Amino acid sequence: MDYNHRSIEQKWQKFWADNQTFKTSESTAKPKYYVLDMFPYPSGSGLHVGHPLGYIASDIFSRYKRLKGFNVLHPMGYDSFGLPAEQYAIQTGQHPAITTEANIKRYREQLDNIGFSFDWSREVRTSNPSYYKWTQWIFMKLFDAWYNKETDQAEPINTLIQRFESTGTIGVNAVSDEDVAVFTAEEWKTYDEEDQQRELLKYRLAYLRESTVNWCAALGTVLANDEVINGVSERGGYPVEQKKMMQWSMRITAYADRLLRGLDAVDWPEPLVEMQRNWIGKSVGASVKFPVPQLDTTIDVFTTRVDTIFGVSFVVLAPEHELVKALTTNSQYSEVEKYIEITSKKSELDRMADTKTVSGAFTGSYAKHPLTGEDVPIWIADYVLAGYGTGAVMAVPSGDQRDYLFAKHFNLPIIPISDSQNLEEAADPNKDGRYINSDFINSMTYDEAVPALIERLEELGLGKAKVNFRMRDAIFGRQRYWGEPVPVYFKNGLPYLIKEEELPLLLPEVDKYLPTETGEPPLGRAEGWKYQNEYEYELSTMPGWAGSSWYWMRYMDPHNNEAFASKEAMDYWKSVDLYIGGSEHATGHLLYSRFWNKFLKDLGYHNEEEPFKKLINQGMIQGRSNFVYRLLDEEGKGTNTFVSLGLKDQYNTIPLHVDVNIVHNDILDLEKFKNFRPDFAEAEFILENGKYICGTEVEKMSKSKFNVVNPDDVVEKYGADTLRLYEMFLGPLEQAKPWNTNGIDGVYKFLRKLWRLFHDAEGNFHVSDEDPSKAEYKALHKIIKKVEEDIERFSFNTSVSAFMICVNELTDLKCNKRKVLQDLIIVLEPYAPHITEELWTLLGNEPGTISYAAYPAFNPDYLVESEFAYPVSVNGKMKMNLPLALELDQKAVEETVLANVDVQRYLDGKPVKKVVFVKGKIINIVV
Ligand code: ANZ
Repeated sequence: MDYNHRSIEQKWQKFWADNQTFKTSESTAKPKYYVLDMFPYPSGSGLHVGHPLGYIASDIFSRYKRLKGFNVLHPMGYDSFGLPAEQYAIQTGQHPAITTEANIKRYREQLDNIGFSFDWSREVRTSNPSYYKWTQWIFMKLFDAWYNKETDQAEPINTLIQRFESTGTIGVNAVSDEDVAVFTAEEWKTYDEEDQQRELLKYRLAYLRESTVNWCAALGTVLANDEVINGVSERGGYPVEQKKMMQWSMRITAYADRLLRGLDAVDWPEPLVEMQRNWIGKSVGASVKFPVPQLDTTIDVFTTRVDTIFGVSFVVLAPEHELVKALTTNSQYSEVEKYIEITSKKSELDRMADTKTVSGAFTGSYAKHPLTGEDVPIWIADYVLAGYGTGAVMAVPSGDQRDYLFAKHFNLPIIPISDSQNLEEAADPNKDGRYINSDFINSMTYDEAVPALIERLEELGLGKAKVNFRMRDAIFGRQRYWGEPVPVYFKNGLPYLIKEEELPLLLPEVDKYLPTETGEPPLGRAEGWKYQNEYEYELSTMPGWAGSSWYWMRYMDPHNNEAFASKEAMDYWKSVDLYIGGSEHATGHLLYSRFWNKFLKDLGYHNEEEPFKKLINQGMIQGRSNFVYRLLDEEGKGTNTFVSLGLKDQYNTIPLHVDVNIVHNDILDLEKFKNFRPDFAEAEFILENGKYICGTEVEKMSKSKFNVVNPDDVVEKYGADTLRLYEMFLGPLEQAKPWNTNGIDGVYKFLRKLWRLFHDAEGNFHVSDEDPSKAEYKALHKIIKKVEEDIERFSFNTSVSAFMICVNELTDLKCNKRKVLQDLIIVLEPYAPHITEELWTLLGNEPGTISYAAYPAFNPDYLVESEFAYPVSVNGKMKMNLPLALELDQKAVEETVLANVDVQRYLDGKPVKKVVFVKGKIINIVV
C-alpha cells in the first residue's frame, strides 16, 4: 500500500474526535502544562496559510509535552464580537450572530483539516451569553472596586465607603480622578445618595467620565488610538475627529507600576517588553506650579527637568487646557480661537509625530515664575498634549528642542542654563556644563540640584516630586451593536449596576444595526429595552478587547455557571506556560489581559500576578504575489495584451496583480487567466519561449493582492502532515517569511520515504524484530537528541531538516527494525501526527493512539564513534577513504589496509617501506 495522506488523515481526525483523545482534566498526577494560542476573530475570508503558523508551532509543543508526560491544556475558541460582522450586518441586514456562526463553522473545518490537538470540549466564544455573562460580571467587579495605593491593590468599593463614613478622605490614598473632593466623615454623611455616587465614580476602576475620543462619524463609533492611522480609520479609511464624549473608561493607570514591574518576571521577546515599557512610559520628575495672580490660580506643569527651571522663558498650555478661555485676553481672543479650531482637526498621533512645524498662539496673559517671581508669558501650542502630564509645560528653549524652535519662531527669550554652547550637552548638565543662571544651583551637580529645587518648591507650596506615566486610562465604550452590553442602567443621570443574578444582560434585538436618528448607538433602537421597564440601559457596548482580556481563565473551567472559573481549576492550571501569537497585540490585548489578571488576583479570585509566563511572537507569513504586465497604448490606456516578464522592458506596460492560484512556478495558465476576470476573456499575450512568465514580489498576504493561499488546498494536495512540516521548514518561527511552495514537494517526498521504511518493495507492511545495528541506533539517537533540543528552544525548522537526514540515513542502511522505527515515529509525532498514528497502529500498538506514548530516552552511548573513515594516502597523496573500527591498533590496521584490493591497485606492486598511522586521523603508506 502506498502512502495515502487523504485516507490516513481523515481516519485519524475522526478517531481523535470520536475518542476525545485530547480532552483534558484536572484529576491526574501528571504535572500540568498550559499552551495557549491567541484565539482568532472568525472573519468571512477564512484562514490563509499564514494563520496556522503559530497554531502549528504550539500544537507541536503541546504534543511534545504530552509525550514528555505532562497534562497539557491546549484549548481553542473564538473572539467573536467585533466590527466586521457588524459592518456586514449593516450592508446586508443579516444578524451578526448568523454571520459569526457561519464563519466559525468554516474556521473549525479548516482547523480540523490540519490535525490540531485542541481540547474542543473547552471551546469558548466571546459572543455566547454563557461567556459574556462573566465578562459583564468582571465589569461589575471593576465598577465596584477602587485602587488603594497604600496596599498597592484593588479593593471592593465598600472598604472605601466605610473609610469615608468613619474618617472622610483623611488618610485615603487612592487612585482617582483629579477633581475629587476633600471631606470629613460628617460631611460625607450629609451628601445625598446621588452626590455620594457622583463622588464614588471618581474612584471606581470602571468609571464614566468626559474624555476626548477619536470619533469616526462614518463608522459611527469611537476608535482606539491604534485603530487610527494618519488621521483616518484603519478599517475603511474614514476621517476621524477629536470629540469630547461621556465614556466608560478603565482605570488601568492604577496598575501602571505593577504592569511595569511584572515585565521583569516574564519570559517575553525583548522588543515586546520594550514596547510595553514605552507604552507605560514611566517618567520621574516634578510637578511645578506657576501662579496666575489675576485668576487666583496656578498653572501646573509636569517636568522631568526641574533643574532647568531657571531657564524658563514662557509657559505653554495644550490648546484644550481648561484655563485657556480664562487666560485669553480680548485682543488675543480671535487668534486663540482660530488656533484651537485648527488643532481640533489634528489627531494626537499627528501632533506627536510632527516635530518640525512650529505653531501656537499667545494668550495675552502672564504667570509668575515660582522661584524668581518674574513674569513669564503664557502660550498655547499643539506640541503640548492635553492628556499627558498636566497638559502644560514650562518651556526651556536652552534645554528642549521643541521649546527652542518655538522661541526662535516667536522671538521669545532664550535663557542659558549651563555654560555649554551645545544644546545636547546643555540638556544634560550632568555631563559637562555647569549651571550658570542662578546662585541657588550654580555650584551644584545635577544630582544635588534636583532634590534641592524640589525641597525649595515644596517649602513654597509650589511643587513636588512626581512620577508620571504616559499610559492613559483605557476607553471602554463602543457605540456599536455587536459587543457585550454594559450591565448598567441610569437613574437621574447616574450609572447603577444591575443585580448579579440578572446576568447575563442579553444583547437585545434591533431593526437595524445603525445609530438612531438622534445619534444614539444601535442599542437605542431596541424596543422597550428598559431596566425594570423604567430606567435607560447603557447603550454603548464593550470594546473588542473585553472578551479577550480573560479568556485563558475561562478555558480552565469553561462550563462553570457559578463562577468565571473555579478557584480549584485556577489553582491547578495557574497561568499560561506558553503563549504564541502575533506581535500586533503587543500593547493592546497583552496589557489589558495583564491588567484584568492582576485585578482578579487582588480580589482574591486567583493567585497569579502574571497571566502569560513565556510568550513567542510568530513571524508573519507574507504572500508571494504574481504580476502580469499590461500593454499600454499611445495614450497610456490599458490594452488587452499582456507582455511576459522578460520582454516587458521593451514595451510600455503597467503591472497588475494576478491570482497566484492560476500561476504555477511563475508560469501563467493562460486559459485560467482568461477566466480570471470577464474583461480578460479576449486577452492576448506576448510570450517568451512559448510561455508567459509572471513577475513576483513579496507582500502582505491579502485578498486585494490575489496572493492568498488557502491551507485547505495544500492539505488536499499534499496532506496536513506535509503542511505542518512545511510551515515549520520555511524558517525560524519568529521570523517573517514569504510563502513559497518551491520546497513542499521535498517535504512530501520525505513522508513517502518514511512510509517506505515500513514497507517492502511490493508495498506490504514489513518490519523486522532483529536488533538494530550500531549505525541504525546512532541515526535514531541523533534524532532523539536533536528534536528534543530543538523543541525546547522553539527551533522547529531545524528539526525538519534533521528528520530528513535521519530518514535518508535509515534508507541507506535499509533499516526496517521495529526498535528503531517505533521510537522514530514517536519523535516525529508532534510534527506529523497522522502518518505516525497510522504507522503506530501498523506496528501493532493497538488499541489507541501514539499521542500519549513516552518520548524515547536519549542514550549518548550510541553516538560514541566506533568507526572512522580514514583518509588513506600513498606517499602523502590522498587516494581514498577506508572506514575502520577505531579500536584497531597499528598492526591490525596495517594488515587490513594492505590487504584491501583498492589499496593494492594504488600500490601497483611496489614494496611498502612503512605505514604511518595516527589513530582516528590518517593512514599514509610510504613506498
Ligand atoms: C522642562 C524641560 C526642560 C523639559 C528640558 C524637557 C527638557 P517625558 O520624558 O516624555 O515624560 N512635557 C510635559 N508634559 C507635556 C505635554 N503634555 N505635552 C508635551 N510635552 C510635555 O517628558 C516630559 C517632558 O516633556 C517634560 O519636561 C516637559 O518638558 C514635556 F530641558 O519640562 B520638560
